[in-house]
Order: sequence, then structure tokens, then C-alpha cells
Amino acid sequence: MAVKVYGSAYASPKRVIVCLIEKGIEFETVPIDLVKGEHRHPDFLKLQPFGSVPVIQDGDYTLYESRAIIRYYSEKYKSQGTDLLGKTIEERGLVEQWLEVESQNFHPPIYNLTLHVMFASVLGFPADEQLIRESEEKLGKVLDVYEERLSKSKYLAGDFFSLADLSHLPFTQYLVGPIGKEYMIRSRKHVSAWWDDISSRPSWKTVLQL
Ligand SMILES: N[C@@H](CCC(=O)N[C@@H](CS)C(=O)NCC(=O)O)C(=O)O
Repeated sequence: MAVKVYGSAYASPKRVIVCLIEKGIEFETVPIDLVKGEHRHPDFLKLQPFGSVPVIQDGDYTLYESRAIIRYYSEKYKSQGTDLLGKTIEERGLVEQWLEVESQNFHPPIYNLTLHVMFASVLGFPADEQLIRESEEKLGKVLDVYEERLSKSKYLAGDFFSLADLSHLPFTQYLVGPIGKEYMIRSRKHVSAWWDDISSRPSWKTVLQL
């Protein structure tokens, strides 16, 4: 039975979809329109009580939080498709470390940029220019750490592509595209090479065509 992924048009669900493709897991998408407020409908809140996407349904198993979902499938199907967790417990530790960095350091400023540059007008609130400037500055500092790390290893957790890299795909795609701040990637040689590598994976190209 195919895994149902709710909200596939948005960035966080794309984190899940690219993982499912890397793992060779069959899925179908269920549209949720955030602009129309479908994520606040009582039926949706039964699946995700905090009202955000993604949620997956796998038979009678329901799971939300994109990073929990990608960890779940990478572990459940460890030997199927791309191994996204590392071969040793030490590699796994580094995958987890960089997944946390993505979630705790990289994500907050890039989420603010996404909301205020891409979605303010569509959601009907004024973009906060000061927050945009501060978020850009914070993200730049995070990317400086990435530049240093990626000067020593090809990918974040080591010399293998993992969930830590994959988790960056959807929002970095916004950064280089609609947010209009590609210079933040291109001005850092190793980050730039890493982005070219991970964003040219067939799985991500498939997501972009969905
Ligand atoms: N921590 C959640 C965050 C998901 C998230 O921020 N989803 C956005 C779309 S990319 C959303 O549903 N926004 C609507 C809202 O939160 O009201 C996850 O990773 O699954």
C-alpha cells in the first residue's frame, strides 16, 4: 500500500517525499491548501493537531513532523534504496548531529526568510524588513560554519550523502530561487559545490517536477 503524504506542494512535505524516493518507497500525495486554511479543518487536525504539513498515513499508522518521518523510513528500510543513516554508530551520531544543526540553527532563519519574503503578501501580512535582515545575517553565520565543515568532508556527516544533507534541500531551493539570495550559497566555495551535488540528485529533480 502506498504511503499517503499530505501537503506535498510545500517545503517540509518535500523533505519527506525526497526521502521516500531515495528509499524506493511508493507514495501518493494528498493536497492541502494552506492559503485556504485547509490545515485548520477539524478532519485535518485529527491527523495533525498542530495544524501543519506534512503528515503521512501508512496503512493505519499516522506520523507527523517531517524529520521524525524521514528518520522512521530511513531506519525501517535501512537496507532498501540509499542508506541515509551511515554505516557505523559514529557515522549515525554525525548524521544526527547535523540533522539537529539543520533543524535548530539553519531552519529558523531560513524559515523567517521564507515566510517574510515569499509568503507575506499571499498570506496578507506586511513583510518585516528588520527580521529579514537579521535572518539573513544569522543564516550567513550558519553557512560560514558549513563552509568550514564542507572544506573537510564532501557531505555534512562525512563522505556519504545522508539525511543531514537531504533535510536541507527544500528550503535551500527556496533560498536560491524565490527568496532571491543565491549569493549566500555561491559566495561560499564548498557550500556551493555541496549544493550543486545534492540538488542534482535524481530524487530531488523528481520532487521538483511533481
Ligand atoms: N516541524 C514541522 C514544521 C512543518 C511546517 O512548518 N510546515 C509548514 C509548511 S512548510 C506549515 O504547515 N505551515 C502552516 C502552519 O504552520 O500554519 C515539520 O517539520 O513537519
